[in-house]
Amino acid sequence: MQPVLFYGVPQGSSFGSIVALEWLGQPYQLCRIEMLQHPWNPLYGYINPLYLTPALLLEDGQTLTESFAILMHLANRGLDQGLGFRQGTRKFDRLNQMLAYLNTDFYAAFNPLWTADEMPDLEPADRELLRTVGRAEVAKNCAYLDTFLVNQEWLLGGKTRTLADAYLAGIGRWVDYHQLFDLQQMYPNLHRYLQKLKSDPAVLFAEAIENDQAAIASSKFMGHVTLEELHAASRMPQVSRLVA
Ligand SMILES: N[C@@H](CCC(=O)N[C@@H](CS)C(=O)NCC(=O)O)C(=O)O
Repeated sequence: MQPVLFYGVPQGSSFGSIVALEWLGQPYQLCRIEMLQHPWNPLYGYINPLYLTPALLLEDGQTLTESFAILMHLANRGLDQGLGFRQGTRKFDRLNQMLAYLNTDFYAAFNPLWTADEMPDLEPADRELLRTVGRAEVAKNCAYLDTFLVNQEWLLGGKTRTLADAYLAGIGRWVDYHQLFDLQQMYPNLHRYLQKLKSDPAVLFAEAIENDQAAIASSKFMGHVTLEELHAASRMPQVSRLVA
């Protein structure tokens, strides 16, 4: 039995966890959640009572939610590949710090933009205000990230990629998605880095998966599974923490 990652489309932050699983190269399955189709399948409530993606169903039947926790869990499985580091080391602290930053400040910078996107009835002036606030927040954080990437190939500066890079491959693409500014001109180091990530086979795979297209995966991707199949196989967590 292999772990199952529940990923959300479109434009899910779970994209980074798919990239992480591909880089890790250990057997896994995927379960697709169409985030815009409401209401979600109630079976997902057994996986994450908050009805948010990503979530990771582990071999022992327990689930892990929150990108940060999932990525740190996978990082620990990828110590030999340098995807993560042993707790108690300086490198562990730096990965922890970077993932925490990406998952809080950087992620939150996009919130006004998602609100503008998801409320079709907004007055034009309100939409513009949200976009102005979001653009300023994202720009501030892109400037910060850009400083890490001057003469550096990867976010943490080592010779090999870490799971912070996997996560940023997913949420960094939101800058282009929201058409905020000319990334290449304003933050050339971040732009170069995101361009390089775009041609990574795992990133191409995650993109194809999101778009429901044929995808070339590592040999460790064991295919998709549905919530119904997991339920029938008694792989749903035993204890329900469903929110009423
Ligand atoms: N703190 C959570 C946030 C998860 C989250 O907000 N996921 C979004 C997709 S990026 C989601 O599932 N949204 C579904 C919805 O709001 O209906 C994490 O980082 O994993």
